[in-house]
Amino acid sequence: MILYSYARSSAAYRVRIALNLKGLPHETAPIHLEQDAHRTADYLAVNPQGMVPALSVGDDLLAQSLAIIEYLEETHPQPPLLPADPMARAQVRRMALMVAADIHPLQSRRVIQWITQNLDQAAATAWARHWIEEGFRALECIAAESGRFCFGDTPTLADVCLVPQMANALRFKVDLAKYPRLAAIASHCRDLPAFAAAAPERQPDYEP
Ligand SMILES: N[C@@H](CCC(=O)N[C@@H](CS)C(=O)NCC(=O)O)C(=O)O
Repeated sequence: MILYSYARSSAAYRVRIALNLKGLPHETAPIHLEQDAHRTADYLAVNPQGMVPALSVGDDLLAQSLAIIEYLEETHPQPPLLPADPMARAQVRRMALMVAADIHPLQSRRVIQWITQNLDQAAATAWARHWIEEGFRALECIAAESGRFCFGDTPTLADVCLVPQMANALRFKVDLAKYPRLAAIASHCRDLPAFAAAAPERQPDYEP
């Protein structure tokens, strides 16, 4: 498998964590977003959406981080990233989607870039911070109190989405003291090897 990735991309970070948790060997093809590598004809032939992540599996190409992770879950069920019980699965997906569908798209790189270019930098930062805080406020209410994982006793899709979103929150200087459960869960997860190895600063294309 080849993962088209960018060190700072939180959506790619999700897939890196999932690949690591499942112990799946893969190559990484860095796509430098700051150099517009995602807009080249070569990359648009890979993913017409011009986004990372994308995962090439044999002759097939997958994109959209949650679709990729669900594919990995179905083809490599161990260790599971979704609980067996249907209600528990739905609760985990609920938390994952709160991040992937309701927070991240509003503060994604292209949105922030557009606001910065068409309005101003301060407005872009305030916008990103607002939507992260709004989403984290709700997620803090439903994440488990244990301080270990968002749900249950093992990492799930919810943690796979939370940890990269926490990295974005730090980048936008969100006050994480307001979200003690989320901060504790992210800190616990970041100490696990699969999460640690997926961190932006551990990627070959990382630039401080
Ligand atoms: N919903 C997509 C979001 C992917 C996404 O937003 N990727 C960003 C990086 S995190 C990207 O490639 N942005 C391209 C750009 O900024 O133009 C997913 O989950 O894979």
